[in-house]
Formats: sequence, C-alpha cells, structure tokens
Amino acid sequence: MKPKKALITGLTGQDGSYLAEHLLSLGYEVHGLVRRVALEDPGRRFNRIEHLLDQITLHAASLESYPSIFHIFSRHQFDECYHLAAQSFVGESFADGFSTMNTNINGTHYMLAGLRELQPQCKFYFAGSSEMFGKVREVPQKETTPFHPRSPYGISKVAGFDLTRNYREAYGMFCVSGIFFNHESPRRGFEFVTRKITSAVAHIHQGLASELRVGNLEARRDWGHAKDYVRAMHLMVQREEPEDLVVASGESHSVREFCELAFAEVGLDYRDYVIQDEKFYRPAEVEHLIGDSSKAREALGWEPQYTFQELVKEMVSRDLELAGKAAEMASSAGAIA
Ligand code: NDP
Ligand code: GDR
Repeated sequence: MKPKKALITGLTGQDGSYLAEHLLSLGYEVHGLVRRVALEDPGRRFNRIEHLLDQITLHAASLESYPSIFHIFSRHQFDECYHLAAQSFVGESFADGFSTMNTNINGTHYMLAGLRELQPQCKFYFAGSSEMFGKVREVPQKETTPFHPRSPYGISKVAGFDLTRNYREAYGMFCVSGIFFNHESPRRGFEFVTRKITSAVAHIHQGLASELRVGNLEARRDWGHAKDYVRAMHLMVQREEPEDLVVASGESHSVREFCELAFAEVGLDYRDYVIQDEKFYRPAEVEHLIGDSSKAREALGWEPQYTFQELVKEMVSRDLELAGKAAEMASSAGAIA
C-alpha cells in the first residue's frame, strides 16, 4: 500500500519535530514547510530535526505569502496537513500584535484557501490553543466553554479556529482544530516559562548563573508532555468526521510549584534563587487554565503517558546535560587563556 503523505507546517518547532517522528514511525511520507531563512541556516534552525533530515522532504515557503503556499500545493498532493506554524509566544504577541496577527491569521487562511483550491480532499489540522479561553468562563474548560482571549496571540488563535470551522461548514472539507493546553518537553523554546526555569536550574547548579527572574508565580497552567499531545493530533485526523476537541492533562499547577519541583530535582530551594520581576508580567494575564479532555479521551482512546513530575524531571535532566557541556567548554576556554 502507498504510504500516506503528510505536510507539517512548523516542522522546526517543538511539536513539529515530535509529530514528524511520530508520523515516520507510522510509515508516513513526511514533508515540511519551512522558512527560506531556516534552509539557509540549517545548523542553527534545524536543531530539533537534524536527526530526521534524511527521512523528510522540506519545502521553502512563507506563511506571509499565498503564492509560496500555492506553489507547494500545486506540485505535491497530500493526504493530511498539520498546520502548526505560528508566532506562538504570548508575550511577544503583546510586543508585536500586528505581525502575530498577520502570521497566525493570514497564514492559516492561506493554507485553507490553497487546499480548497487545489486539494480539498486533504485533511487539515489546526493547532488551536487553551489561550482562546483566556479569562475563563468556567473551570475546567471544555469544548463548549465560550472563548475570551486575553492577548493578540489568543485572538489570532480564535480567528484561526473560526476560519477552520468555516472551511469545514462552507466547503465540506475535513478541517479540524485541536484545543490543546500547554505542552512542554526538553525541546521547548527557552522563552517559555517551563524551559526558562529548567534551564536556569541547570545553570545555577553548574555555577553558571545565580538567580532566575520571572513574572507571575501564581499563574496556573495545565501542563502535559508534547510527545503525548502530537499522538492526539494524529488521532483527531484519523476520524471519519472532523470534530474539534480539547486535549489536556486535567491537572493544573502554578509557576511557583513548577519552580519548587524543578529546583528540588538538584537539591535546591527555589526561594533562594527566584526573583519576581515586573518586566515579565503580561498586560493582561490568563490566570488559571485547566482542561476537561474527557470527550477526546473517549473519542480517540487517548491518555497521556507522562505525569507532571516526569515531565519536570526529564526537562531538568536534559538541561543539566546541556549546562554540563557549557561548563566544560567554559573551563577549557579558561585553561587555554
Ligand atoms: P514553536 O514556537 O516551537 O514552533 C513554531 C513553528 O512555527 C516553528 O517551526 C517556526 O519556524 C514556525 N513559524 C513561525 N512563524 C512562521 C512563519 N512566519 N512562516 C513559517 N513558519 C513559521 O511552537 P510549538 O511547537 O510549541 O507549537 C506548535 C503550534 O501549536 C503553534 O501553532 C502553537 O501556537 C500551538 N500551540 C502550542 C501549545 C504548546 O503548549 N506548545 C499549546 C496550544 C497550541 P522557525 O523555526 O523558522 O521559527
Ligand atoms: P503560555 O506559556 O503563555 O501559557 O503559552 P508561557 O510558558 O509563556 O507562560 C505560562 C505562564 O507563566 C507565566 N510566567 C512567565 N512566562 C514566561 N514566558 N516567562 C516568565 O518569566 C514568566 N513568569 C511567569 C505567564 O505569565 C503565563 O501565565 C503557551 C504557548 O505554547 C502558546 O503557544 C500556547 O498556545 C499556550 O501555551 C497553550
């Protein structure tokens, strides 16, 4: 049987890299849409996918350019398209709301319009977010909870969600959104709070740093492991009928608890190192997210395999390895000097 062919946008990101591994393990032919600047600087931009480069096909395109997306769809037919690319950092969306909106809303619209024009049979997945719930109207949040986004990022994701639903309803395409709560891993970007914490723990442990400055320690998130969440994306696309689903661990923890656990991994008390700094507060905060994913668990037979504690442990352990190498390099540079 011919292997299924999937296109992933955002392949170089945390989720894209895990999803590519997962689809390859299932026998898929995996293609990725990547920025031309990334192709030009593979050493730095492909660090999450360098072990996959000989098994995947990359196409240069920009989410800001409909012709570049149209070009890919006019040359390659796909069975499934996972649209993960986005400006995904909520903090940055306050700093530059315009480019976040442009990339996230127009980019999603271009993907949908290109598919409708050239391959409407291709199944489409949109990476929706718990940030769409924002100032939450109920606890826990589920598929029927109204949206009240609190950032340009959240607003852009609501627009992407609405576009995805509209293409499904108007044109009968298989277009589905995952409403995914926070998921992390050792491949998480360093600007997100979990990775910022685990990286600081490792640097402090190695004597390479002495403090960690963060914003709101009381914010609560429903944190899972990205590896578990990409399995759910794939399962959502395998269904007969498209249905938007909440995917979450069902547990919430504060940033403070995350710090406590991560520092305790190396025998330190977070209170000796963590400093709250106004600079990292958001103009409008999302205080408390916790998801009810019972519908997805039932419909997909999905269960997360990682616990919160295992997630923190794995992230700290990876960052200790990296900081260990950095400390070695620093000391050998010192010896040479
Ligand atoms: P990352 O920030 O790790 O990855 C984002 C990806 O999008 C990168 O591959 C990046 O490419 C690409 N990208 C950004 N801007 C553009 C652009 N203008 N043109 C082309 N590609 C672009 O995000 P995650 O992997 O964590 O998240 C994947 C998706 O899921 C995102 O849409 C995010 O908003 C959403 N999401 C994530 C959650 C999470 O907790 N991780 C939860 C809910 C939703 P490059 O490497 O070149 O910068
Ligand atoms: P989030 O993730 O905004 O939930 O979006 P992030 O890790 O950035 O923030 C989580 C919470 O921690 C608080 N916080 C800090 N955050 C950062 N980044 N840095 C700090 O120093 C800091 N101190 C406290 C934040 O205020 C917030 O309350 C992530 C992204 O992956 C989105 O793309 C995705 O859609 C959502 O998760 C679900």
